[in-house]
Amino acid sequence: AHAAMPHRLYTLIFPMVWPKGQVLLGMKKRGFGQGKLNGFGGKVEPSESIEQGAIRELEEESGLHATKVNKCGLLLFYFEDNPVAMEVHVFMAHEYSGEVTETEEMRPEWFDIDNMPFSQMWADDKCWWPLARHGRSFVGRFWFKSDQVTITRQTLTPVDSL
Ligand code: 6OG
Repeated sequence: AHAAMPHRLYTLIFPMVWPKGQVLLGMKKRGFGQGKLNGFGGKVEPSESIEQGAIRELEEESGLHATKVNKCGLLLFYFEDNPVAMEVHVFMAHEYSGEVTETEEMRPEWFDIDNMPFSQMWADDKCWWPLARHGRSFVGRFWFKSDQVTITRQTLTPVDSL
């Protein structure tokens, strides 16, 4: 049944600093997820690959140009009252150039990877972040109520590769 459900492709990318253990999040200033802290990303354009979409969105929203990215997760989100599922491809950016810049969409801020501001993030993030933080790949599915806060069902599976 899930395979038949229509879905739309999105990216989500997190710039990381090693060995300092920091990750760049952005406070979303407008649109879907407004007011939440999240990685950077958005819809994939028909003319680009998913990885190109992640790199483009990161640049548009944070000013950083990623030169080395790793796929790390696949997230599927199902919202009550929305027949279109979100298929979100998650990446870590380990190398990048440019300066972190506040944009119309995002206010960027560095956080410690072991002290994440989960209370200000989407409710699914605290479930899969420990895997991502330890370099594990994962596939997760989360069913949200239309309040965009309550998770009614979830699955999360570490995988060897994506
Ligand atoms: P635009 O509407 O800005 O793309 N996104 C989520 N991220 C997390 N961590 N949890 C969720 O739980 C999310 N739902 C959406 C994907 C939306 C951006 O928000 C992410 C995209 O990066 C439901 O084009």
